[in-house]
Amino acid sequence: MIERTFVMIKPDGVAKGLSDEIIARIQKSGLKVVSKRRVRMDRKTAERLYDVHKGKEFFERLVNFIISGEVFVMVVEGERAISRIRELMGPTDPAKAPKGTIRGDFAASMSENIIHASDSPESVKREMPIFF
Ligand code: FUP
Repeated sequence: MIERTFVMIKPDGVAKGLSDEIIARIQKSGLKVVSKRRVRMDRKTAERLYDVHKGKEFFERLVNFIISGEVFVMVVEGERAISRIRELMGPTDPAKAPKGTIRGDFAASMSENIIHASDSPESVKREMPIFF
C-alpha cells in the first residue's frame, strides 16, 4: 500500500549539516520526498506536535530542544512508507540503534536524536496537517 508519512529532521540534524545525507538515504531506499520545508517552530506548534508526551518528565526538554533551531519538515511517500522510515531511522535511544540506521550513525542522546517520523497512520493524520 502506498502511504504518506510525516518526517522531520530535528535541530541537531540540521545544525550538524546532515539534511542532505538524510534525504539521500530516504531517496536511496526508494521513498520519495514529495514536500520539504525549513521552519523554525514556535512553542505553541512544538507543544501541539508533541501533545502525546504532555505531562512526561522529558516534555519541557523536548519542546525546548525542538524550538532551539530550524528543522526540515517533509512529506515522504512510498510503499509502506510509515514503517520503512521508522526502520531507516532506528530506535529512539541511540545506544540501542544499530549502525547503518540514521540514529545509530548520528544521534548523540535520547533527546537529541536527529530525526522524527510518524509512528502510525493515526500519528500521520495528527502530525502532517500541523505543517502541510
Ligand atoms: P520516536 O517516535 O522514536 O521519536 O520516540 P517517542 O515518540 O517515544 O519520543 C519522541 C521524542 O521524545 C524522542 F525523539 C525524544 C524524546 N524522548 C525523550 O527525551 N526521553 C524519553 O524517555 C522518550 C522520548
